[in-house]
Amino acid sequence: MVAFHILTLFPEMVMQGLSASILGRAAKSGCISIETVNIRDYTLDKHGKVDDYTYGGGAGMLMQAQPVYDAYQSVAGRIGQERAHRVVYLTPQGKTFCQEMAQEMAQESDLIFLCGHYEGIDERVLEEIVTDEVSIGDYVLTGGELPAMVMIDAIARLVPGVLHNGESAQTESFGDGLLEYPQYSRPEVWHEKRVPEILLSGDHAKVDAWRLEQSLQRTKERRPDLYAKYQEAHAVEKK
Ligand code: 4FL
Repeated sequence: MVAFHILTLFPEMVMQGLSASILGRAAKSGCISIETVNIRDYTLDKHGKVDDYTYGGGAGMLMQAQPVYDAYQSVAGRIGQERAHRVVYLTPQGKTFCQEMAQEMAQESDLIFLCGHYEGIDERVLEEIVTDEVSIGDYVLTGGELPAMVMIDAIARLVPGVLHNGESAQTESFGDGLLEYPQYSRPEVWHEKRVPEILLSGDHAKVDAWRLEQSLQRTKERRPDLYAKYQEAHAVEKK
C-alpha cells in the first residue's frame, strides 16, 4: 500500500488523470490511495493569491512560501511523525526519473508530490520540506502536475495488487534493462505480412531464445546506452 499526496493548484486535473483505468481500480480496491491538496486553500491572502513578483526583478511570478508550507504541514500532520515520508518536487533541475527510482519509491508508505507553477516556488520553502528533486526529462512544461502523474503511474504499477495477472508480465521489459521484443496477435497474415514462423511452432525454448535475440538486437540498435549497460552486467556469464 502506497499513499500518494499531491500538493497542487490544479487538483481536478490530477484527479481526472489518475482516477481512470488501472489506477482508479487500484485506488478503489485499496492497494493505493490518491489525495490532492489544493495549495490555494491554504493562502492567508484575502483574495486567494498564492504568487508574487520575484525579488531582483525579471519576468514571471513565483509561488510564495507560506501557502505551500501550510499545505505541506496539513498532510505531514495527518501522516504523523512515526511514518517517514519523502517530498518530491518536480523540476527540470532534478535528477532524471528512471525505473530504479520507481522501484525504490514503490516501497514507501507515503509519498508527497509538490507541483510548482509560474516561474517556480520560493527557494526557502523548498529547502525546508523537499527531500527529492526529480525531472522527467529535458523539456519545459507549464507545471509539475503532468510529471507527478507520470511518476505516480510508474510507481503505482509496481505496488503489489495494482496489476492483475494478465498485466504484470509487462514489468519484465525494462526490469532486465532490455527493450521489449516485437509481438503479434491474430490473424497469421495481415497486409501480406506473416507472423514469424517460430512463434507458431509451439516450441517454448525456441520462442524464448528468439525473443531474447530480438530484444538484444533492438536494444543494440535503438538504445546503445542500455545495451552497453546490459553487456557490462552480463559480462561474467560470457567468459
Ligand atoms: C518538471 C519538467 C519535471 C520536466 C515546468 C515546471 C518539469 C517542469 N520534469 N516544467 N516543471
